[in-house]
Amino acid sequence: MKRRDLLKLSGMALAQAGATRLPLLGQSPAENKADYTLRISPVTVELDRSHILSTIGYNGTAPGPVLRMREGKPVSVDVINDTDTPEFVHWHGMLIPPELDGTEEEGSPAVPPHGRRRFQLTPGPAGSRWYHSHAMAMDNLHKGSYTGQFGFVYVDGGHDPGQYDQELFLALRDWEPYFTATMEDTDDDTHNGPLLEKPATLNTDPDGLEVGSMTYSINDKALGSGEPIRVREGQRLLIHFLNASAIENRRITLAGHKMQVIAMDGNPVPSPQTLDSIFIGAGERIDAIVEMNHPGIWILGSTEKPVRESGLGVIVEYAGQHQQPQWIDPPKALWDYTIFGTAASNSPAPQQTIEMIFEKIPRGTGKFNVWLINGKPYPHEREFVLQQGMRYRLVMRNRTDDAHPMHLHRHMWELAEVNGKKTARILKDTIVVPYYGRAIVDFTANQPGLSLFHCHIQQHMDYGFKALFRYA
Ligand SMILES: [Cu+2]
Repeated sequence: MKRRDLLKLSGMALAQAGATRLPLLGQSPAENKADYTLRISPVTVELDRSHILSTIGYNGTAPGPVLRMREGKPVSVDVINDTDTPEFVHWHGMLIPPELDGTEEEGSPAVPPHGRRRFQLTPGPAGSRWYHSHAMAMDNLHKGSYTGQFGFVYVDGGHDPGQYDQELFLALRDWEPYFTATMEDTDDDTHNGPLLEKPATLNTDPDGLEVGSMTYSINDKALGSGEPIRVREGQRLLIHFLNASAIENRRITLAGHKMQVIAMDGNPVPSPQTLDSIFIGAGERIDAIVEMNHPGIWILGSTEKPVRESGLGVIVEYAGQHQQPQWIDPPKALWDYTIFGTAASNSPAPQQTIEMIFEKIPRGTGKFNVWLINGKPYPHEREFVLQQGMRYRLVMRNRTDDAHPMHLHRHMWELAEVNGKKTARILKDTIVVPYYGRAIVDFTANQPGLSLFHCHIQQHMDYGFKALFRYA
């Protein structure tokens, strides 16, 4: 390595990571600077004065920086791994080849421990995407998506998403995960309508371990610590929400205000709706416009009191207001994706149907439950084989007592039906399938190569709840 390369590398580390790190010796230096550098390394996150956590993050922080990219304009990304284990950076929601997508299952190359790798990718489609670790964690709660390895990527499509005075990126997170045998299931308000997929006889074996968490934040701060969101009456906020949890779906509200949902998973919805609260599954994004029309000091946060009081919230402060932050419970409501759609699709009708049944095998005290798709855990050898160019209908039948945020990599879904209620033209990459419920999506097989399908709850994915789609 030449001295000038060392200097260049060192300068890059200083500029991008904000840390005085020496360059990696024994690695071949990058010939020229990449458009983006992500350095994976240990970080501390100060949620508040009494919760300072040690985790793994990007460029010295967790969440990592908001990366802005231009739709269709190729970029280079250097990923530098300062940790002792192989890592994968997944670009959630992007339509990119499997070798760039960032999963071991699809054959993406790992970023080796204390090594680096350069990726060239063409960002798209436009909208709110995100990047995160796709490493397996299994029984290690300091790996994969339990760590602070997550951040927003905003892909700019060149057209204005609407008039607004402030743009905010808010990632919902839980921290300090632990195993528990008595998980209080709080994400059941996806249930909407009849329990279409409830089996006649239930498996009543004792449940195994699930994952819970102790503390929460929006971005890197717990409610009440860090800076409030400062607003003025009459302003319009554009808020990009991301549920970056490895564990739970969430419902959130901004007390005293309504939110107009304009996009889901980064894609504009045909019928924006103005609501008291929104529901975001793990991995999902929602873009909302909020009119600042109720001066005061308010809490934006989880509708679950224990979660909010353990950090999942942020204060919204109008100029000139000085009272205590206020919370108001929103009216109880069931989440219904279908209201954001239209009656008729403008895409071709699906030509083939893929049926999937999700089941859980409870494993009892001290063990991990196993998750099945069509009767078996991962891998499924050649069960989901796509013909290029064909339009598919995917029917997801959830025969478990949990709501699962299901995600298909590298493809765009059009939501067709949830629990028997039809809709069209809602484009998503992740969908929460209600407990004992059913979701139906259509998609075109236009991304050759392996594509991973999985539950976005890390533990469910690690213990069987995933499958590969391949092309014939
Ligand atoms: Cu799941």
